[in-house]
Amino acid sequence: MKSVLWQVREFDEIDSTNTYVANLAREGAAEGLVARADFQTAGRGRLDRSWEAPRGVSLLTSILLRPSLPANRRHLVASAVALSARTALVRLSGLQPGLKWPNDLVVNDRKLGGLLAEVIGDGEAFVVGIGINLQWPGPEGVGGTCVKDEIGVTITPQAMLDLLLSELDKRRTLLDTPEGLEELQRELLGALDTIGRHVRVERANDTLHGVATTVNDDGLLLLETDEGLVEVVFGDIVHLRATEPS
Ligand code: BT5
Repeated sequence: MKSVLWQVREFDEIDSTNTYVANLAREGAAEGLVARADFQTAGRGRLDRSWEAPRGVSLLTSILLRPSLPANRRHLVASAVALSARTALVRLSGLQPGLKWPNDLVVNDRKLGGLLAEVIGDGEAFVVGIGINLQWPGPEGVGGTCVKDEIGVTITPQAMLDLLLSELDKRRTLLDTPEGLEELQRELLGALDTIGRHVRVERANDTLHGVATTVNDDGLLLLETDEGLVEVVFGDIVHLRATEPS
């Protein structure tokens, strides 16, 4: 596969870049469509939560990808974006965030960025939205952080997006072959702060505690609990300190 031709559309203000790109994806827009906004009036997180950011101080973007890959490897589409963002941040600022399963970008367990991946149709398209706190650490009380506060470097959203897309160029081709998928999975395992950590998993109907042992090839988090090994498909993870009550 040749590298993707990115077509970036910039907005002063939009409801949500994910909503915009998802609508166009359903109408057949080509892979490589990217929306970036200075401000979102209805920025979305997962599970109908919201993503907040004042004007101009965060990267707020959504990317349309159309790889063809087995259903059980789909998690790697969002991971490819998260890993590209991580490397771009290192190159721009020296700050190396870890990933919190499934795809949050974290620094010392504080949330630097979040991803919202949406599958269109039966996997014909993927819209991967990402918000990265560059100069504002997120709303009070949610335990966020930003590049400026961590390392004193000011990165503009445009510079962040340019480098993210150039990093994504390399990883996009990996989504096309079994060997590439293996390589991405390896990079993911190396970047995940969650592995080896004592975690609390908050799910819709229950809460689990245990040690995260790995993320398997299907993208599931394997949790060693008192009751045995549990495969976690979806949930919010809280990284616990060894001394912290669970
Ligand atoms: C996420 O959801 O982390 C996915 C965020 C995706 C945002 C991007 S921005 C561009 C694109 N367009 C969209 O409309 N969305 C995507 P989740 O794991 O559900 O986290 C949401 C929770 O994080 C909220 O309930 C808050 O507690 C917290 N939060 C909100 N804004 C934050 C921020 N700027 N920094 C840190 N935490 C934040």
